[in-house]
This record gives sequence, C-alpha cells and structure tokens, in this order.
Amino acid sequence: MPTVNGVPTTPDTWGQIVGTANGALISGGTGNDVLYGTGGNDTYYGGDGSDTFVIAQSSLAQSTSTTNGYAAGAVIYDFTNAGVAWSPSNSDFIRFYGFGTAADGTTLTFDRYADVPGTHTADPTAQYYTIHDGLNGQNYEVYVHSLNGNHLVLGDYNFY
Ligand SMILES: [Ca+2]
Repeated sequence: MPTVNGVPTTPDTWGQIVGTANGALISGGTGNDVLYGTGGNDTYYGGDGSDTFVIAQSSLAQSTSTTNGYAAGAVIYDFTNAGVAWSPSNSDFIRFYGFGTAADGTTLTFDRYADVPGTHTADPTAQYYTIHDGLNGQNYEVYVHSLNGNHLVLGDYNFY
C-alpha cells in the first residue's frame, strides 16, 4: 500500500500518489506506482514494480538545499534498472515536469558521487545530478540512489 509520511494513501484520479506538504516521504507499494511530490524537499521510494517519479520544477523551486540529509532539492531512494532496456516488471522512470524540454536547452547532467557514509570513498550508486532549466536558466540538484550503479540515460527520464 502506498503511503505519504507513513499514512496509507490511495491514488488520485490520475493514478498518482501525491505528497502535498514540504519534506514529504512518498512511498510506493509493490505495484507500479506514480509518485508525485508537490511540496519541496520531497523523498521518493518506489518499492517493487516499475515506478514513475514525478519531479516538478515548482517543487524544486521551493526546496531548500538539503533533503533528508542530501545536498539536493529532491531524493529518489531506489531507482531501479538505470541505463538498461526497460522491462515492464521492474524499471523505474523519472518524469521531469515544468523545466522545459530539450528543445528549450533543458538538460540533466551527472554531477558527482556521494561518499560511502563515514568514508572518503565514492559510492557509485549515490549519484547527484544537475537539472538545467532551459526556460529560466536556473540549475537544480537532485539525488538519485541508482541501485545498479549505472547512470541515468534518456529513457530512464525525460522532460515534459
Ligand atoms: Ca512500487
């Protein structure tokens, strides 16, 4: 059962589990979930299934610089099957909304790895990315825990 801040939550009319407050933990169930944060500094946990994380420009624009201990405006806790062919059973996707599109000059760029906690050793699954918003020229940082250690490629995400 999907939850928002631990409270069981049913999907809205569009099938989305919506977190409305800032700093929400939006968590999917065992199926294919669409998790949509409308506050700032949201954390997304898809669980099993092929989950879609919806990250809106309006959410990152109101985020402070740290989310759940990470130096980012949003945190995805469990991105599955980055950089490999999509499968219906367990491939996640990020829908970036409101940042403009590639035609506007909007890009997602790998920034850096985070260290393994308590060490100075980079963790290849702990990835920071920079979204460049081609509409307003702003940059936004997101943190993605990529479970297979691959970087996100187009098809793992897109801009709408
Ligand atoms: Ca799920």
